[in-house]
Amino acid sequence: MNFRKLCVLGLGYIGLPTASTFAVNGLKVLGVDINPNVVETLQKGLIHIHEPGLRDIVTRAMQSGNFTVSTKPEKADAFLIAVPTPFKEHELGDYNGQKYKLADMSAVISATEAIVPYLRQGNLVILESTSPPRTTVDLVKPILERSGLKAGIDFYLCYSPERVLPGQILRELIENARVIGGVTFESAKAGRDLYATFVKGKIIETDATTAEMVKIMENTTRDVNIALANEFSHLAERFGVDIWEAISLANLHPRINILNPGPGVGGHCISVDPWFLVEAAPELTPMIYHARQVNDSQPHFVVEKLKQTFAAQGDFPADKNGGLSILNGKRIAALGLVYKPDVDDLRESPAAEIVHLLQEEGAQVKAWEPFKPDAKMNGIHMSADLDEAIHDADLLLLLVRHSEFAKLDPLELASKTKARLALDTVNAWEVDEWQKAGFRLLRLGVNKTPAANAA
Ligand code: SAJ
Repeated sequence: MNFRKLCVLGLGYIGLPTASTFAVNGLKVLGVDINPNVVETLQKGLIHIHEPGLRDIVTRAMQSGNFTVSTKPEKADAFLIAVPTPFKEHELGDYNGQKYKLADMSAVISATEAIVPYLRQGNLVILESTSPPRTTVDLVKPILERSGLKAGIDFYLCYSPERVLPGQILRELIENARVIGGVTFESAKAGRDLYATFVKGKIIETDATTAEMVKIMENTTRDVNIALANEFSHLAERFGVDIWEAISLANLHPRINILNPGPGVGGHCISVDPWFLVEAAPELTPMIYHARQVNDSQPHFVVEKLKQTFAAQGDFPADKNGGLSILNGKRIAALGLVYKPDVDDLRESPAAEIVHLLQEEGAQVKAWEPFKPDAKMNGIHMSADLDEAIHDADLLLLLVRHSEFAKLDPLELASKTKARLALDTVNAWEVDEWQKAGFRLLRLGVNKTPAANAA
């Protein structure tokens, strides 16, 4: 099939790179976003997202005349939905007392409804948003059929998951294998023809529900594996082991690849998608449910570790501190607030949750996030620079392994902060170097003293 005009609904982390990549590869693309600020920003030649190379490709797409943006769709040959599927903020599901999060599909519903008046015979509609199994056939199809046209007969309908890694979106969009699930064989074939415009990875056709499952299984596998690494870090602290050393040794086994423990799992994908399976079948997902619990409780583990750190210094715990937490009044510099290294995305960030938990205990936290220096975070003091965050701190708390944090020179820092205590939750800093600079450096997942090392 030959597609000349594409309408992309949702100009976020996936929609904008996808729309501009289609446009620089010769399609006429209308990018649609319901947020007028996004549309205005793009019309001014600016972008609202930090992603390496994105600004350049958006500029090229716009200058070619192939890429325009609007708040409303238009008639097109194909429609691509790339809107968020977060979970509901104020509502939980309940299975025998186990609470689980519920998918908020309202953006998918309204984007699908917005297409209906423009849908014509022979069109292709693709859903890319990560969605619970059967969304394409049970939710999207009936809405589109309000047009009077039948999916798989009058128009083609597919689910094709995005699988790109933030930070490497533009390369992975082109190189990754692409799964296209059609409601009919012909639909999948039409989807293949569209993505073949730029995809260099394998394109594999299947049915829509399989494609939905593939996407959620990928992210769930990662979540469960990170939960295992986090649980190992708890055990390591109990048994006087350095988890980072233990993992690197275990990973020498040819069939073992343990992931990294850390302060928790964030972002809009891995911490969200497994819930779609729990919601769809709570009775079939005990392991997925518990992995989510482990990862969601990791920020509390970090806060507990901080309490133990101050207790080991001889500070008084709550029962000897007039009922106040041992963290009360402690000045903590939180380094990094986004959900993972070298990106600017604050969504579902465990680092931000840790800051909130510390503040609830009475700590005075100053945060520094080099990728979002101007971010306004509810109730969080954002420092103007690193120096301001660390200047009068009692403790430096490393929460994100940004490259620039990993490269920090402890000798130089020692002259800029009064802190002599640091906690590294992401294995970025070398104990010896920090010790030489006069710091006591603790690491998440490590409870191994130099003496135990020697033993
Ligand atoms: N994390 C750990 N330990 C690790 C790896 C990650 O604690 O060993 C944490 C990160 O710090 C972060 C979270 O997990 O908080 C998620 O980060 P990530 O890099 O694993 O994944 P995302 O959310 O940035 O992107 C994932 C990718 N999925 C997989 O790798 C299976 C990406 O390919 C998907 O396209 C994306 O989700 C998505 O949009 O679904």
